[in-house]
Amino acid sequence: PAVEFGLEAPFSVEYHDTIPSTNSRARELAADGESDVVVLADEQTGGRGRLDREFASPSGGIWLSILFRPETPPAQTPIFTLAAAVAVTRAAREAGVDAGIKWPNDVLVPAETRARQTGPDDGLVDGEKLVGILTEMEGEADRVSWVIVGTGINANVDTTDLVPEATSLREQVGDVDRRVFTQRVLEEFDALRSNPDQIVPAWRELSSTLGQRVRVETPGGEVVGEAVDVEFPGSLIVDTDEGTVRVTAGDCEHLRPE
Ligand code: BT5
Repeated sequence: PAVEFGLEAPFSVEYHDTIPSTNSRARELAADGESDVVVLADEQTGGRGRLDREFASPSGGIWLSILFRPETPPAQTPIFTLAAAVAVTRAAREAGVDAGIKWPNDVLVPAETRARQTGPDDGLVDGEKLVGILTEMEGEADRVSWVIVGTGINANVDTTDLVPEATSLREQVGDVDRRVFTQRVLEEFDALRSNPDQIVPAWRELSSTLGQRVRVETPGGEVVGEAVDVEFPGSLIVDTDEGTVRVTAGDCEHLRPE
């Protein structure tokens, strides 16, 4: 399949016209002992987001999962979500898209408000979602067995086939050569995974979250304040009225300044 798809990547590539989920397929390959494999599909019929949310994946997108076995301890796995976000954002900017990373796992294109999508102005200034990332991992206390970084890029698709708050490369800059775009993403990701120290600095440069007022739904409750930094392996640092809070996981929204 690698030859068919014409990708020269440091991964072997398994391509599917249609598949339920490239992440689910990558999990099967992980169970078979594979590594450094990319599963790629034109269409997914059961694309997954975090917390079992659905991810719309019509034909024409770039739905891909990277399976690898890093040396890092399990607690550092979030760094690979940041790496994928950096890789895709760089490729999107090279294609002329005004893309920025929203902590922890989305790539967005700015929009004045989301009023267009949600009806009355809801005070959110998140922008429109171009990319979502779902990282899965298996490991024991100090050893990762495998990591799968699933990346859904709304490439050559109509936004009417997505969800209301989404955008696509087609909408932003017109259709792209998916082979070239995917190759850029994989090259960038490969360079970053072997230089983890470069990931956070690169992420800071490309982020649209830092400097914003945010509301983060965390497992431990809601955190509201100014997002001031990101720290290895992916925590968001928020200045709140009660002091500085470090958030390791959650859903983040950008709020209009007070
Ligand atoms: C994500 O979850 O954004 C992670 C999405 C990962 C998808 C890739 S595609 C290849 C691989 N195989 C899979 O099965 N998954 C991965 P989360 O942050 O939970 O956001 C999910 C939310 O995004 C949904 O509840 C919708 O609101 C919205 N959404 C759904 N489809 C979308 C799309 N195509 N574009 C933008 N937003 C979308």
